[in-house]
Amino acid sequence: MTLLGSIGFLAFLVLHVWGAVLEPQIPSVASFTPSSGTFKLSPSVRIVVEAKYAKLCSPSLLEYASTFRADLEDTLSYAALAPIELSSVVPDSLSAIPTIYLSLDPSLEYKLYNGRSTDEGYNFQVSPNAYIIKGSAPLGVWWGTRTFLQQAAVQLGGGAKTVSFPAGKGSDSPGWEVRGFMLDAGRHWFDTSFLGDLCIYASYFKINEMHLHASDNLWNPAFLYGDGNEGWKNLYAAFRFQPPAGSALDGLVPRKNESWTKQEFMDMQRTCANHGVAVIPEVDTPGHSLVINQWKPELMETGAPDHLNLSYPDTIPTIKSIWDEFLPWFSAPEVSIGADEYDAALANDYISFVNEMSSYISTKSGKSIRIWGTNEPSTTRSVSKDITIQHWDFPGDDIPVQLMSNGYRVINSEQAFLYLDGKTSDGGQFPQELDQDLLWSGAPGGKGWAPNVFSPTDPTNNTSVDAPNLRGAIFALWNDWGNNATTALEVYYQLARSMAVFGEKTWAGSDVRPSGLTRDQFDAVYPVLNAAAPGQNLNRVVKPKHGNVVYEYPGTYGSLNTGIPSVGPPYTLSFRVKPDSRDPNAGTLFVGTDSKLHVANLTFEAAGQSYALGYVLPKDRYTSVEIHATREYTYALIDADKGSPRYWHTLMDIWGEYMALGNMSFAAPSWQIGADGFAGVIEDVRLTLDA
Ligand SMILES: *[C@@H]1O[C@H](CO)[C@@H](O)[C@H](O)[C@H]1NC(C)=O
Ligand SMILES: *[C@@H]1O[C@H](CO)[C@@H](O)[C@H](O)[C@H]1NC(C)=O
Ligand SMILES: *[C@@H]1O[C@H](CO)[C@@H](O)[C@H](O)[C@H]1NC(C)=O
Ligand SMILES: *[C@@H]1O[C@H](CO)[C@@H](O)[C@H](O)[C@H]1NC(C)=O
Ligand SMILES: *[C@@H]1O[C@H](CO)[C@@H](O)[C@H](O)[C@H]1NC(C)=O
Ligand SMILES: *[C@@H]1O[C@H](CO)[C@@H](O)[C@H](O)[C@H]1NC(C)=O
Ligand SMILES: *[C@H]1O[C@H](CO)[C@@H](O)[C@H](O)[C@H]1NC(C)=O
Repeated sequence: MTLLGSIGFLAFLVLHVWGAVLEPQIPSVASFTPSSGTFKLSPSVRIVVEAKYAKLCSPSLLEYASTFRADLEDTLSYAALAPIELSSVVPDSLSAIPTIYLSLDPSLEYKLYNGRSTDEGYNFQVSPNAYIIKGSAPLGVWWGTRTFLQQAAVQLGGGAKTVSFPAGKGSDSPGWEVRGFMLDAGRHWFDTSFLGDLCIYASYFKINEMHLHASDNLWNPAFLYGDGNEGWKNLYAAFRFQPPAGSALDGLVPRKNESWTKQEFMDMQRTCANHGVAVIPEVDTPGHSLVINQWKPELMETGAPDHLNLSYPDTIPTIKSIWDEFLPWFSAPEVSIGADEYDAALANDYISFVNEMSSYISTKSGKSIRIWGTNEPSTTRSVSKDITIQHWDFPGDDIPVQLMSNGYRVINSEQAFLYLDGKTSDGGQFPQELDQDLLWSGAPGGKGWAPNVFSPTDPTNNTSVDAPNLRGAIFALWNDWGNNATTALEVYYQLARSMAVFGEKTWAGSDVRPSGLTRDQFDAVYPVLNAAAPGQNLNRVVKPKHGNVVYEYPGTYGSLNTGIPSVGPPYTLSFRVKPDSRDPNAGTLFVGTDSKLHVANLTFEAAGQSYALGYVLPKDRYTSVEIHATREYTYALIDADKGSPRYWHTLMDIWGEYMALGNMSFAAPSWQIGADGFAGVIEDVRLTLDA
């Protein structure tokens, strides 16, 4: 070879190797073998679904393809892609137009780490002008489309003007069956549009379950167990599924404005399913049942208003009647009956109840049940092995390795790794988001957490990745301090990065596959993927008009619609305001779809909760106000204060033991300036995005 020839060859090698690498993404792709060439994406790209498989299953390949098409437009900022085509002509390198071909291959088989088969795997074959994704079922192909979108997003995030994929063959499938997050929607109200968005976001990271804890109460021992105390009657308790009008269950949901109608719930459940996420509903009994006892006090265990008396004749029929009403709402093959933290002294009652509900729900609906791990010692009875146990606590709960060797199927929700609490936790027990140190390297052996790891200190409590009875893991965000501790978006801020790291650890594990992500790779790519995640706008991103300016209204306004619904932090909203003397406390200064700012005491409102700043605007002169918000706090600079900030706070009642102050983060109420009968003048309104 000549010198020039070798340089050329080397250059070819470098290019080839460079072109062949898949970009790190979340979760990592199990395997990819490059060949030569690239698939170049262009706005003329076609999405083709193999005709004979297009409509099988629900969601079908065609339904997934149409969501993918919208997501691709979103990711690439392409105007409108061509309509999806049904065809049985497999594209190849010679295709004139770049084609993404989605199909099934019933001969494909994918195995979880424990050897059970899964329908969530997919193969992809990439050549110039043909990107073929095949799975054994539509769900696998769906995950293959997430991989495609992330590869595109990472290139665009790195500044690429066009997107191209290295040619080659890949195969990918999850290590574990259950990869979920749990949201405590019992102690905190969330509307279904937020929940649907969470599913969409989670789905980008191949999370396949949203476990909705849908009934619970605040826990305040003085109100619950105080001598002769009737405090329990008014302690916040909620059940979120709204019975139909005229139902015998009407009294179970006194606060209709904080419940989901059947239609709302079913629409959200469909949105989740269309993104590969199953909704696992939980109605928690026989503990955590204050909401049922507030409705029917005769069912209460004497001295424990949040516990059901399982020996009272009407108790189990009542619980069954609740499931009778709502089971038809649920599309997942499993539901959770909670069943945590009940009296150990009533172990036999507890075990009989759990087993009876398992057979009842199975007979009624064909669904199986899950319960939280609970220490209920009995010498005569045991929980049925049809029931999956979600471990969360040592030592109160049974020991997971023992449960598994006794034949129980187990989901790992161990709190040492997987618990979060909205805004804060008592004494800092839980972190704000899943602890990255622990998840990447804090487990025994320094390998990082995976669903087979149950203890950060004792390797005898973890098991191997291929343990046959280990189903996977669910991380949980609790809302122990109730509705006013957080806004829904603050809860999203705690969940967002947690979902991504959890996606990697439950799909790939820690150090199981050579392609698994390193922490550095994860840290580098997560911000790009967070910003690119399609189908929702939980970050409440808006395009600034120019520079960092969302809008500027230099004039004087009593009322004005801006056309911008809401803007996520960090931002600065500045304005001058003079309420007039007709009613200086009337009305709202700013309204947005996530928040409002009332004139009175400069009170922020979000989802029905109010947070007063406690500042009364003078009515005889203009006040200049600058509102600064980040994901951690919101404060105002008011001219009269000469530069000292005032923070919007919440006050959280921690187990009835002490009150804790917390900062509040609000999205900017950007939709309307001056509303709800505001009397006065607002001027020089300016909303800018902060770096
Ligand atoms: C539970 O109900 C039974 C039957 O009514 C009653 O005898 C018993 O005292 C109740 N137990 C408690 C702890 O409330
Ligand atoms: C680990 O398991 C043992 C029993 O095998 C148990 O006694 C211990 O409390 C467990 N705890 C933790 C945190 O690992
Ligand atoms: C403003 O707040 C104070 C206490 O902080 C309260 O007494 C007053 O009623 C509030 N005023 C309005 C109009 O909300
Ligand atoms: C529902 O109504 C109650 C009672 O009026 C109110 O306190 C609560 O803030 C409302 N919730 C929402 C989400 O608006
Ligand atoms: C929030 O709720 C708690 C009770 O859970 C209450 O004590 C507190 O005053 C409420 N309001 C604010 C603004 O924090
Ligand atoms: C609110 O945030 C500010 C700025 O980070 C901090 O100084 C303050 O301590 C926080 N307040 C509370 C109650 O957490
Ligand atoms: C967990 O324990 C198993 C069995 O003792 C061991 O093989 C594995 O390396 C441990 N893994 C971690 C991450 O600690």
